[in-house]
Amino acid sequence: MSTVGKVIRCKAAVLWEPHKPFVIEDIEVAPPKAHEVRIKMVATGVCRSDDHVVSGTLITPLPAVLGHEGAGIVESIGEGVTCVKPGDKVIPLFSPQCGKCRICKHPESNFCCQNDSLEKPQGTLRDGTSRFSCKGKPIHNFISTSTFSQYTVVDDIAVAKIDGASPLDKVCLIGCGFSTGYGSAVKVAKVTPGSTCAVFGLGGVGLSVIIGCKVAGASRIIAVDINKDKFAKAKELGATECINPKDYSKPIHEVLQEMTDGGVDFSFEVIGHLDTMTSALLSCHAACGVSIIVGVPPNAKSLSVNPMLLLLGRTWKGAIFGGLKSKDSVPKLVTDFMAKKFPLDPLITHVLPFEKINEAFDLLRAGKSIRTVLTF
Ligand code: COD
Ligand code: ZN
Ligand code: ZN
Repeated sequence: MSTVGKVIRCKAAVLWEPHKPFVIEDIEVAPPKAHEVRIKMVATGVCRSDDHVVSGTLITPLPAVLGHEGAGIVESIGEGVTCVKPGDKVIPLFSPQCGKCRICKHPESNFCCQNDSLEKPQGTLRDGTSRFSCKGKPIHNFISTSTFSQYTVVDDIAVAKIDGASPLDKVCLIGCGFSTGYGSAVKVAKVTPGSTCAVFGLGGVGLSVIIGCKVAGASRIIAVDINKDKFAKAKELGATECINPKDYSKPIHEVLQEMTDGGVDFSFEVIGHLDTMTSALLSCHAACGVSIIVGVPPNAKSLSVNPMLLLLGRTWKGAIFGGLKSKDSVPKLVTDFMAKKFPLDPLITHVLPFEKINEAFDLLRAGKSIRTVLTF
C-alpha cells in the first residue's frame, strides 16, 4: 500500500535530553511539504558530532532525531522538487547547497548560508517546523538531516542523488566523516604530488585525510597519534611513517621539522584540541607550509598565536565538510568510490542493527570503533 501523502508511523532514536541514552520510539513522520523530500533510511554512520550533542558540548534544540551520516531511498517528494524522484538512492547533506546564496556562488567556498549547523541551530526544516512528532509532541530535526530514523524528511537543497548501484551501507560515510577528511586533503589543502604531509589524529576522519593525501600523490604521509594501536590501519591506508608523541622527550613539531628538512608541506589537525592545532601549525614549513584545522574543539576556546608564525609565509586554514560543495561533490565521490579510486571498508569496524544505537555510541566513546554503521 502506498505511503505517499500519508503520515508514516515508524521507529526513530529520540534524544529527549543531554547525557541520556537514545530511546527507540514510535514516531510519526508527516508527508514532505513543497521542496521537501521524504527518505526511507537504509544505513547511517555514527559520528563524533552526534555524541557531542549527547554530551552537551554541541547545542541543538531537543528532543531531536540526531544522525547526519546516512543514505537511503526517496519514498516521496513534495511539490516543486525536481532534483530527485521516488526510488532514487540519496545521501542527506548536513551542509546544504542552495545554489543561490553568496557562498554557493563563490567558486571556492562551501558553507552554504542555508545551513542549520554550528551558529544557532533551529532544529527545523527551512519553513521553521519539523515533520517529526512523538506522543503528540513535535520532535526537532538535526542539521538538516536526522538520519537516526526509519524515515526522515529533508529540504531539497539538503539531499544529493547518487549512483543507483552504490552500496548504501558503505557510501553513507560520504555523508560526513569520509568527505570531511578526504576533502580536507584534496580540496582545502590541495595536496600536491610528491609532497610531505603530517596527519595528527587517526580516527575515521584522520584516516580519511590519509586516503586523500595518498590519492593526491603525496610521497610521505606521516601519521601522528598517541595511541599506537591506530598505526596498523593508518599504514594500510597510505601512511608511510607513524609516530607517537609519547615516544619523544622533545615537542612533536620539532621531531617533524627534523624529519622533513624544516617542516612538512601540509599538516592536518584532526583531533579537535588547541595544543595539537598549534603543534600541527608549527610542524609545517615556516615559509611554504599549509596547515589545516579539521577538528572542532568542543567548547569554543581561543588560541593565542605569534603573528611571526604566519608572516614568513605559512598558510593556516580550516573548513567544514572538507571544503566540498555538497550537492555537487557527494555524487562524484560515490562515483569515485564505485570506480575503486578509494576504499571505505577499512573505516567501517562495526555494523549493528539500528536498534543497537546505544551500543554503537558506547563503542565510539570507548575508542573501540572507527565507524559503526547502523542498518535499518
Ligand atoms: N596527539 C595525537 N593524537 C591524539 C591526541 C594528541 N594529543 N589526542 C587524541 N589523539 C588521537 C586519538 O588517539 C584518536 O585516535 C584521534 O586523535 C581522534 O580520533 P576520533 O576517533 O576521536 O575522531 P574522528 O576521526 O571520528 O573525528 C575527529 C574530529 C576532530 C574531526 C571530529 O570530532 C570533529 O571535531 N569534527 C568536526 C568537524 C566537522 O566538520 N563537523 C561537522 C559535522 S561532523
Ligand atoms: Zn559528522
Ligand atoms: Zn547556498
